Amino acid sequence: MQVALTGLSQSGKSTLFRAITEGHVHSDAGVTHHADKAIVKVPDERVDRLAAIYKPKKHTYATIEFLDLPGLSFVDEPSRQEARRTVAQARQAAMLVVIVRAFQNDSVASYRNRIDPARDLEELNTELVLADLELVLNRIERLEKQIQKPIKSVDQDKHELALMQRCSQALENMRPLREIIQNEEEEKVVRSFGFLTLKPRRVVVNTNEDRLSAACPLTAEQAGGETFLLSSKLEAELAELDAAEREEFLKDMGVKEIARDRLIQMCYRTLNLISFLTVGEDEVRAWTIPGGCHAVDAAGEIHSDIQRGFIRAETVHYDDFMASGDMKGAKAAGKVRLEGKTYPVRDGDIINFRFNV
Ligand SMILES: Nc1nc2c(ncn2[C@@H]2O[C@H](COP(=O)(O)OP(=O)(O)OP(=O)(O)O)[C@@H](O)[C@H]2O)c(=O)[nH]1
Ligand SMILES: [Mg+2]
Repeated sequence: MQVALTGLSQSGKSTLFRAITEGHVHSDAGVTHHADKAIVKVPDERVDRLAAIYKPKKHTYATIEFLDLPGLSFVDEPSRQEARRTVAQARQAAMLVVIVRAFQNDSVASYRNRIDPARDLEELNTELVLADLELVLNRIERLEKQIQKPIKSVDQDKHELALMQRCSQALENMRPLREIIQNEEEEKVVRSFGFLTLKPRRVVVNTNEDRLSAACPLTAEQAGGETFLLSSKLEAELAELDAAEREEFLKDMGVKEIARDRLIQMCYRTLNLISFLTVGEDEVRAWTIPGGCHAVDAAGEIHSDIQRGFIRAETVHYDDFMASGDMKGAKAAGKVRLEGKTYPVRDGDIINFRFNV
């Protein structure tokens, strides 16, 4: 699962990427038109606390991948062409994080010579809509030809054509496809196109570090949902410190918490991913599964043998485990249950699979 960082040029994407990846350096430092990606651990206090209890040889976090895309500019035709190519790289991503500039910094040229988060976001939204519209119109043209031919897929093609026509109407009215594609069946038809306005997304407003407690310059309505206010520069600096230095620094700055961890966790949730946990002396580990995943499929995440030979999932929720202090206590309190194959695993379930192969 991949999250793409995107936005207009010089909005602070790569700085945020550095913070998220804790200092990952661009493999092609200095080359601006270069996308970079990195696998990132999803911070999880539950893993930390279970590791403190079990003292395992290793502990392992869930991960997601972040992609740092070059900045987009639409100020003239050559940059527009370039931006279209860049944005195509986001089509494979499962989610977009849009970074909007609100920070003042005289040494960094501002987009269209003015710092204006609302205008920037609107321009970006329009361009994403246009990029999708281009794909939709191309597809419509092909389908219109195709349905003239006496081929087997004609009914299916007609069905797709009707859907694409609805999509093009919506896009022409500047509505994202997110608002149009309503059910899983429709989603399946359009999935392979990687429409940008269909992807879940969050807006990050990148502001100066001394303006973090000020009101966010974008309303939730303008952003199409809750925004994330942070300072990329501060986050990147914090990422370079060790835990003790970091705490000191935050206290000095009067900042409550670092945004990085919250941002990564938010992406994980937006992707509809949850974690179940396994514990033991060898390893404490968070495993990634889609929300609603059944116990037997969760088992397959660990090993296909465990899935095949599944008997029961011995399950206790992390909160109940912690309330009881340890596994013995949780068992004594009747909090450890034996669940069957179709049990929908909850985020934070600690599971020991019983299996037989
Ligand atoms: N003051 C301040 N400067 C920032 C902040 N974030 C980024 N900058 C500066 O803005 C410039 C651009 O930052 P980048 O992170 O490279 O921006 P980008 O969006 O990756 O740029 P492109 O990939 O070229 O579009 C750099 O000089 C950063 O130091 C911030 O939060 N505060
Ligand atoms: Mg960059």
